[in-house]
Amino acid sequence: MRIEKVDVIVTSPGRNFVTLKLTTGDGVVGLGDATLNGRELAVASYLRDHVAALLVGRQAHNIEDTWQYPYRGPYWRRGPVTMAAIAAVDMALWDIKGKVAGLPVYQLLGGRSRRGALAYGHASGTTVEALFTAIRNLRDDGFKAIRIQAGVPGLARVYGVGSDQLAGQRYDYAPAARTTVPVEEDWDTAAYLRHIPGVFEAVRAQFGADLLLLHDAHHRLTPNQGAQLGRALEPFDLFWLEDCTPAENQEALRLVRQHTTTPLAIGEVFNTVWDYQQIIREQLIDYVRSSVTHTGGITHVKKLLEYAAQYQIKSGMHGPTDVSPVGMAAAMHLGMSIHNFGIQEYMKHGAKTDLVFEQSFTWTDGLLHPGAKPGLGVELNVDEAGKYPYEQAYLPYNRLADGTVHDW
Ligand code: CS2
Ligand code: MG
Repeated sequence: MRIEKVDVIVTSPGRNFVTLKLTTGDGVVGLGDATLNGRELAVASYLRDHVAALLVGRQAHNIEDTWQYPYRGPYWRRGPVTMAAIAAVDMALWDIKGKVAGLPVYQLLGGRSRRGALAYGHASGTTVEALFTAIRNLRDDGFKAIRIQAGVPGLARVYGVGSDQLAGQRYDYAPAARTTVPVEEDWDTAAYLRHIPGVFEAVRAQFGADLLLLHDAHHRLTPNQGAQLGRALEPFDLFWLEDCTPAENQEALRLVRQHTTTPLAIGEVFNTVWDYQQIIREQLIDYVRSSVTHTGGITHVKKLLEYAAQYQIKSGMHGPTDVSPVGMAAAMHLGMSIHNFGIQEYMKHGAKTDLVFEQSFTWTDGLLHPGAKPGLGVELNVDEAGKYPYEQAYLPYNRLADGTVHDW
């Protein structure tokens, strides 16, 4: 069964998505997510200009070989663009194999290891009242785990904090601004560190001990500041503190780890197992944040998580709305099947996105389930996708009060 046709579809139903569509000679279609927020066209070009010709005529069943070929062959390895492109090829091939076998992909990965995948949602607010409303909305929707982000006094806007939900409206945070150059925001680490522990104290006092609470520091702290924050949050029993330091310096986590028992999650900007070598081997983290979409697909993330499992480190796959429903489905199939599943991030997509991508996964009682459809269980409505051409959009950049560019 050979791959006959390769299509790369860029669509923007509220935000940009890149989807790879492989069609075999006998008409089986496989989908892969290649969305890289703010660099979507780079991945689309990589796939169209450098990968598509390698795929036409290849055996669609040979997933491992078709992973190794674009990874080892072209001399240049790793990096977000390359690994997102390879991820999409890998997902599409698993989708095809599942459809041909008549089985959902998680069955091909070893079958079900749990009833469903525990997922966390995003709550935020510029005031405690607004934050509490956002938390109540998520709890009403079944979430048992919630990421808490809060506005910081003195800062006009804080990344990860959406418009307040006082009227009970849907969480509508779209961090990527549709502008030709990124918007700049102010950042003040000292003000943030002073404010956040009080926010968690208020949330625990209001919502009790059972709710699982998470927090994302978006790589903005030094190791010492990360250690301070982890320690300050210990009384509030976090599920995890995410991305406390810039991710490329793996050794930084040693210092954080020496000073706090708050569980640590890292890796949404990593793209291979090599980025985790030291932090897994030295047990410097508790959760691996890599998404299937940005880390070489199901094949590579499965290997990464099996390595992590030897060190009692669990999955915590990245699942913001810039991972498409195809990428989310792939994460769910993998999460259902592995033993060391931890939690899945889950931000619901908007109505337009749901029309472009017909999904079969379900959300019940705080758990995600990929569904029983053969393959990944997501179909692309090409006509609907065509209504939404690409729109340039970027995440904000940060500057300190004196104008210095600051980390993510
Ligand atoms: C965030 C994301 O979901 C998260 O944990 O860090 O919103 C992230 O900033 C975006 O996915 C970047 O594209
Ligand atoms: Mg994050």
